[in-house]
Amino acid sequence: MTGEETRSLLDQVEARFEQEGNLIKLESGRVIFVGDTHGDLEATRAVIARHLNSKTQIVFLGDYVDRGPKSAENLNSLLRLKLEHPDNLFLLMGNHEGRRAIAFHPADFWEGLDGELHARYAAVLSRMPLAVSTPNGIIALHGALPDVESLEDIDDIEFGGRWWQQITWGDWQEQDGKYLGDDLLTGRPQFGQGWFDEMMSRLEKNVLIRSHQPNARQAMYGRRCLTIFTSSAYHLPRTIAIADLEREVETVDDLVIETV
Ligand SMILES: [Mn+2]
Repeated sequence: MTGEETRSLLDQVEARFEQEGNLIKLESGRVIFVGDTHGDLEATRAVIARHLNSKTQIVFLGDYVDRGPKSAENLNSLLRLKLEHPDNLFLLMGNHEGRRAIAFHPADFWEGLDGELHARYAAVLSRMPLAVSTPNGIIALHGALPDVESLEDIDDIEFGGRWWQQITWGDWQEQDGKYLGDDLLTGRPQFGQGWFDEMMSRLEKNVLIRSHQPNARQAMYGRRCLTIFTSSAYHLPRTIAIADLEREVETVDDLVIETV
């Protein structure tokens, strides 16, 4: 893509994200949840080829760039697909899209951009939505749950603020307790089962679907917290989760987990 084409794509997709708000409510049909792709264009293509159709909604859980070999291609192809299929494809924000709030390293995609494009990508990606809610018991987001009072508060979350940081940077630990402090090495906020149980009951949800934390067990907290990855950047099978919104989801066992 030329610089001109990239700027035009970013302008169009910025307008699209502005219309969506932070919280996407999906109402019916089938939903495919895709974990971090991190520059794995092949994983994105495989999911799209298999699942993009008028009856299905695909939710990507963030972290499109850095680590893998094809960051720009992966991100730009997802942004183009968003414009072509606005009601069937949703791109949530991960911490790697929150570059305007918190710089991090390594970040090969960001560090390879010139100043102007860096600023433009950072501004547009800062408008990505933060969470997906379904009527059958699912909330999906990149990392951990924010301590908002209700689901509707998610729409008021400010980019770069504490709630934003909980969603995009938060990790879960298999421990009792609520907020466990920030990790000393990475600075990521750490949360325990007490936090999970309290926030899920405030939000009136049964299952959280998220990504972000490669060392997390796939199903935690009574099989109500699912962590999936869809990138060859990790030595893990590339997994997606499929939900039928017509059926109540009580635990991870009510979802279909597939590899791509
Ligand atoms: Mn992440």
